Amino acid sequence: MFKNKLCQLLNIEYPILQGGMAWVATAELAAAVSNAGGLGVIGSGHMPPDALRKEIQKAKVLTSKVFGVNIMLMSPFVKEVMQVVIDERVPVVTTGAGNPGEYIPALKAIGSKVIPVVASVALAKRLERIGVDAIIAEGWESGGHVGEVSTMSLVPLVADAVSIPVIAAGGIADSRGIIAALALGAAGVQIGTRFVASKECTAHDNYKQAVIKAKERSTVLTGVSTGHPVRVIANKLTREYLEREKNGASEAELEKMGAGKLRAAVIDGDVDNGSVMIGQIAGMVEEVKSVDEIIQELVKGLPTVVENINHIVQS
Ligand code: TUI
Repeated sequence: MFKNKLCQLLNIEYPILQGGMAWVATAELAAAVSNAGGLGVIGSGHMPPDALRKEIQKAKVLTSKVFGVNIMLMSPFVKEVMQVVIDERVPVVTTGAGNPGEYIPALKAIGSKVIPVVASVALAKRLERIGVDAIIAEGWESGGHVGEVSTMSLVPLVADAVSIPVIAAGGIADSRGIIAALALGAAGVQIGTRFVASKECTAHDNYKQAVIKAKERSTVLTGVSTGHPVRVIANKLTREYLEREKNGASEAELEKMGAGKLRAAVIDGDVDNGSVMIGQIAGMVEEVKSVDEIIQELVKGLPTVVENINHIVQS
């Protein structure tokens, strides 16, 4: 059904990428997504280089399909983890939370496809000129570190500004979201939150249940004052954080408050005092399912969405 330019570029069956979520997107989740026909992505977050190497090697055992690694550019280990993906010849590298410009020549030299996440048209244009293969345009509906523009506005603007494939991210969790993204000019989608609530996701069950319980207004943005807005579920931690932020706490103080909190939520299951990074579309997620079920549901639902639109457009 698909096999569009993005599928051909990445050698995947469906143009569905899995978000490279720190702590959440392990080799197990990434391999499951790749085995189900999408592109699984290991989220390296702040992982030290040796840990990432082990995760990549585990993914190579769990799948023979193409998979990727997401490099978080704010990581203190960014140079070392870039070297690991080069040594391991990871076929697809996505980047987040910054401008990956300086690393692009080395990645291109080993034949990796480079797909940065952007939150603005300006960065998308700049990166296209440097030679990236595709762009992920991520709206602020997403979980974790976000920009300031919604998916609905960002995707068509980026699609008009570049000629490489654009992948829409932020607020997509069902077939309607995929068709909407394609209508906005995207060639594919990146999905994070929906895959958190999957059987193969290794996150603590409390984290998955937090996704299931969440409604559309359950998340808040922290860190707006520091210039690094992060979308998380509102809880005890965010109430304290936002209170201190309102009272003019320094960036250093706020950063200290957030340190280790994503791990506490994802690994230890402390969803009250930890940082539960998920997107607004969590409101739509009602059940933990296997990755294969999720992807099949997404793909099989597409023709009905198109039919429904046709009824409206052609009547
Ligand atoms: O990176 C993400 N999402 C993330 S990273 C992350 S780990 C983290 N942990 C604690 C605090 C903060 C982060 C959790 N979620 N998404 C991709 C993304 N990239 N969203 C926004 C951006 C972005 C923002 C600004 C990319 C580039 C940019 O500007 C760079 C420039 O030079 O213009």
